[in-house]
Amino acid sequence: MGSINGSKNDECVRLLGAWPSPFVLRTRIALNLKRVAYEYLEEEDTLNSESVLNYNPVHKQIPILIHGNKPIRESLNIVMYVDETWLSGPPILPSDPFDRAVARFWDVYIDEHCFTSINGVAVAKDEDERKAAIAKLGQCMALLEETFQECSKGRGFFGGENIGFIDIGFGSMLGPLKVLEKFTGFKFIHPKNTPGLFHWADRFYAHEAVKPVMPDIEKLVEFARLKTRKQTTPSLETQLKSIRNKKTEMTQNGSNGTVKLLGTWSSPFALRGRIALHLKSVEYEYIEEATKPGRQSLPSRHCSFLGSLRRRKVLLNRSMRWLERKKTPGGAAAGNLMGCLVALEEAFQKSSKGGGFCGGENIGFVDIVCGAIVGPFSVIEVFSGVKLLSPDVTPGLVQWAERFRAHEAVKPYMPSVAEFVEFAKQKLNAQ
Ligand SMILES: N[C@@H](CCC(=O)N[C@@H](CS)C(=O)NCC(=O)O)C(=O)O
Repeated sequence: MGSINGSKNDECVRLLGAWPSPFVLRTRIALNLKRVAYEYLEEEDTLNSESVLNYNPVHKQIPILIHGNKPIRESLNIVMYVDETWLSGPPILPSDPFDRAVARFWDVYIDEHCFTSINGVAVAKDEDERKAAIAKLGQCMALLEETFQECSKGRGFFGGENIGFIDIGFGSMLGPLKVLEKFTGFKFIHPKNTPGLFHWADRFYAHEAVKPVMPDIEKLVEFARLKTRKQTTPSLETQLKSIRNKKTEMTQNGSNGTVKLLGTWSSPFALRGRIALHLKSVEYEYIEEATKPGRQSLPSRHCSFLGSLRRRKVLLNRSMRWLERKKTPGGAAAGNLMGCLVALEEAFQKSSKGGGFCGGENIGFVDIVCGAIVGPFSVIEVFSGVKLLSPDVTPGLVQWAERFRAHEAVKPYMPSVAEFVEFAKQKLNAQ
């Protein structure tokens, strides 16, 4: 920001900060209000920064204001220092000692209660803790609404006509509050519950000392997302270590550690995986992708059989006509649907050798592969009005399909015909 440097001295001013930090924001607003020219130094890795360690060895935190070679630490302390050092621009703290004490009181309250509650929501271990932190934050807002009415006395800011100490202290919290609103869906500053704060926030954002330094909310949201992911995702080194340990476990006891299956309830391909895992008594976490936020509730990737439903109807009618003409279905029919089924019937008779499944007494590889299309086939039957598996043409497959559906490794995961039909209807309507 261009400056009229009204300091007592002309020593250079530097600020060590980081763009997402609300505490750094406070100091930048104060410097802008006083029109102080300063060099802003972005510290990307506060924890490992030599300058931060050097200038703030006690807390190892930013912001740090370096005036000449004197470091000033702690955001509120820096704001007071800026106010006392540069007389250019409007005063930030009131001149009356009682009013000054009131302003300081509220900024301490904001740090000790409001910021702590925001943090409390972010780090809550369970729903109860989260609710308690949200409730606490709601109380903070109600109290600050009252304070705003008292301090502003009908003017635009806590500080009166212009931005003051409480405005800076609380205004720096607006970014984190907005991020929290996005994450929780809860509105902390609301036109009905906190009308004073609601309009004050608009004025604060629009102020010329604030606007150029206020971080973009979308950027803050993305930053918070990455930060939470980093906190919950183990480092690459830890992950590699755990993979190595799992390999050791595998050679020791044959188990291969945690198993997760990502699928959609309607996917015949996910169904294959679930049946196989069940047959092998593998414990696993099933993650339903269709119900995840940001995903389509009607997945199309895994359900190409539905995408081509109309084409299949045409194919099916052609097959039926072919079947009528030939009366003697056989291998030559491969390549069309009915021909496939007839070929499968033959294969089933051969491989089951009188057992209930293609694999013999129990479900095997071919059963799993073919069984996955039993659901989609029933949809085509309903839509086309044609029986694909009929006791006349494919008697072995008709009974096999019934046994397959009823098998304990299939039943819990196979959607009902009605569910499939409903899904297909929605899918076709959406096309
Ligand atoms: N009370 C301090 C808080 C400063 C603070 O928490 N700074 C954070 C950035 S938002 C920081 O430097 N964190 C690095 C760390 O704690 O390791 C102030 O008001 O200046």
